[in-house]
Amino acid sequence: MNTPRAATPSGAAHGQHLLTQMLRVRRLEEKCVELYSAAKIRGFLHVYIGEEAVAAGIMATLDPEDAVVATYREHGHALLKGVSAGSILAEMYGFQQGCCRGRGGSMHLFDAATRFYGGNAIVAGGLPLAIGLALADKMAGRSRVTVCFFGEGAAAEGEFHESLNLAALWQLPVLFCCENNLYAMGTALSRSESQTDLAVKAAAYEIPAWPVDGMDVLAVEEAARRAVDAVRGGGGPHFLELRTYRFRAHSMYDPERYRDKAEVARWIERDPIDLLRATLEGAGRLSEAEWAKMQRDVDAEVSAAVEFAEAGSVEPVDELLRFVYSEIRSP
Ligand SMILES: Cc1ncc(C[n+]2csc(CCOP(=O)(O)OP(=O)(O)O)c2C)c(N)n1
Ligand SMILES: [Mg+2]
Repeated sequence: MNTPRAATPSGAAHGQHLLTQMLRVRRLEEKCVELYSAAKIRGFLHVYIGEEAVAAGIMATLDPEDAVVATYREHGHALLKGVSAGSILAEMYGFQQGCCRGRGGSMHLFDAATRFYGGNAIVAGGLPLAIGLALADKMAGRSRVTVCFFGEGAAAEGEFHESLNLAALWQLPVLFCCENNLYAMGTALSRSESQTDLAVKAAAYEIPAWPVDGMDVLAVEEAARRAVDAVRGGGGPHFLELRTYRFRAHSMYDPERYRDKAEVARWIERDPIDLLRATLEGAGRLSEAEWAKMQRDVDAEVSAAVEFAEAGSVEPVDELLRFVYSEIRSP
């Protein structure tokens, strides 16, 4: 990597901002689990608990005009891209006040206004969308970046390879962010891939790639800033392998028989929220009162979102055919 290192903002306010962002995702996800158990949310639900440093560190480096594409484990990405917690929860309730009028649900959050393009339930399905968005920006001469999040399970899919190849061939402004949490449902990476070093796969397509400690939000942000600046500066696609771990099961249906409790416990010792909190406290950048207020504010945001979703309603039946075809008519 020859890209110059861009300075990562430092100081108490920035550190507290990152901590707040991770806490917002954590508390929203915990609430989702609770609401799922109460049958308020139905269908599939995949939570991001444990992986928050990845989305928080990367989003901190983006401009509002940049695009984000994610997977079905995307509630946190949507929230941090600017979709409100209320419209996310209402969407999961299946209500018309949700960001997709309740038609998408947990796995299909989507919001063009904040340039959040899913919510994609098909493994690796987001990668071709991301390079399409990036291709459009390149053709229109816009200085925007598209960030594509996906799990390491995507590396086994053809779309992963097709997308990396075209992104490199056409030098598209896209940042591939592989959230390597070691498992694709119950399958460990080493049981499905001959080459488990994902940065090596990207390098095979001539894409600059490097691994990052995905539990350390400051490391994620620094790496992301370097990569995003390079992409925005015309350096073509870049690839980050974020080494992370999900603390909970794959989805609410997963009995989790494929991994050792001791392994889970070892990763939880490096909880990204605890790590940053300890760093900030150790540096005198977070007082007890500030931490207490941060928690109160986040809890209030989540409570307001639940209230908003609870007050929602299902779309009237006679509206269900709307948006099947475009409503834009030629004059
Ligand atoms: C093309 C395709 N095959 C299979 C599935 C079923 N499936 C859903 S999630 C998943 C595992 C994906 O794991 P990974 O990409 O590592 O993401 P993670 O869930 O770990 O975030 C699979 C196989 C799917 N959704 N799409
Ligand atoms: Mg995975």
